[in-house]
Amino acid sequence: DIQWLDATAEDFSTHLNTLTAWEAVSDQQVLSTVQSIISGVRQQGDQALVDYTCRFDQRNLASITDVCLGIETLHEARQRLNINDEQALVAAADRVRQYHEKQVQSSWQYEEEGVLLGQQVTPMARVGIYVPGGKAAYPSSVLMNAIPAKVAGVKEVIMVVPMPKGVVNDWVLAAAAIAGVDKVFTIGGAQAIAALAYGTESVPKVDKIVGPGNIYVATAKQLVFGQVGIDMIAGPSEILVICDGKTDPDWIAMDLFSQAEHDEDAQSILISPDRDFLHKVEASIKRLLPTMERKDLIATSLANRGAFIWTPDIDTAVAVSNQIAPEHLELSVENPQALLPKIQHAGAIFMGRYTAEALGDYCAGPNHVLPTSGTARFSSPLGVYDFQKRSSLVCFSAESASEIGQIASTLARGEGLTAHARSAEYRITTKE
Ligand code: HSO
Ligand code: ZN
Repeated sequence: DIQWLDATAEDFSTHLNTLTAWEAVSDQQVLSTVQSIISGVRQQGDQALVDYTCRFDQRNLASITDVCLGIETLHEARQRLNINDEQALVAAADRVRQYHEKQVQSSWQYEEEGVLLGQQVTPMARVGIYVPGGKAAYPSSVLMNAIPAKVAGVKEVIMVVPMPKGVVNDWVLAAAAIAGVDKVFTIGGAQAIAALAYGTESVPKVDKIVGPGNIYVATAKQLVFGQVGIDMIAGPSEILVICDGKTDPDWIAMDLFSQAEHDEDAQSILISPDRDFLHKVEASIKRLLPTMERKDLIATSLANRGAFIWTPDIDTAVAVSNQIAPEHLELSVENPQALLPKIQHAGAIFMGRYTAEALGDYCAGPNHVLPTSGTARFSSPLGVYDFQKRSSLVCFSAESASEIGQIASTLARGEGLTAHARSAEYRITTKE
């Protein structure tokens, strides 16, 4: 059963902390396995990839070429999809692309008294996208990771996706084709991360690796960080709904289910100042749960980490939500705009009764890769920004070099760095 909390209770904050506590533990066992896989790939390259992939993914590979898929293979998968499915992917991709085009940062320069300063924005050259295999192989995540990279101007987007027993996932390959992925390797796990980070004879070394994965993948990403850039390590999916009590309880129940069905550790929380409404949603849950395909999974995550929180008013509901800093926040209220200025921390905010979070997962436009486990306090959705970088620009005229050089010279001598000082001083001209 789902747990009930009362925000006015004395021990509320203790309960809230226990409810939201989450830590991805990679134990010593996982760490040493991953370390040995990474050094295997660094030493043996392609051969290690073939060996690990045969072993872990139960495949029968003659050579590395068996795991390289070119653009043609992706397009064949796309053609195997039925037309309606394919069109839905294209429509989602178009909306996601349009939204992300707004995020492109441009270069700027300004000039002041003979000094030109600025910032030049450039894309990363090559990016790797990890796509999990099995149940969590989401084509929507392929779009969400690859499209911002392409919009940023990344030339080469390389996707890795394990293919256990050699079973092809047409949805995932079709999404890759539509998103503009350039190359796919059907490898996964720590070995795929190592290959992308260090490169092998066949897998090109990338500049950044993004995308979710299991604990081996997450650990490998942490270990190669520094060698390459990585995105945040995603925790389980979360939804927090604030409802004034006037939305159809079935809708809210289903919204809670929608993230609960991701995995056993997913978190679904409903906050309302209307106690009767909470009871109604509870009744909806009881009635609807048996009709769900993933009923066991949903029941487990609701019992594990789900909660109903009663607050005396909507403002307290917002305060509790700010404390949680949820990945997804639904404002199922009459006037969501009025609440917006009070929301301090949330990965994505879904406004109004009609805006199901599921729309955001697939096709609204914004990214569905969002900060989880309270990290919305300091981080943001994945975006074009994550694939762009900035170079500072500096240009002095003879006169300005002479003038500003004095400051550099003085500070350099203060630091005892005389080469710095003299380098600046060469450019100083004394006027008569
Ligand atoms: N809700 C997930 C994304 C997703 N949902 C993919 C369905 N497919 C991110 O938190
Ligand atoms: Zn989802």
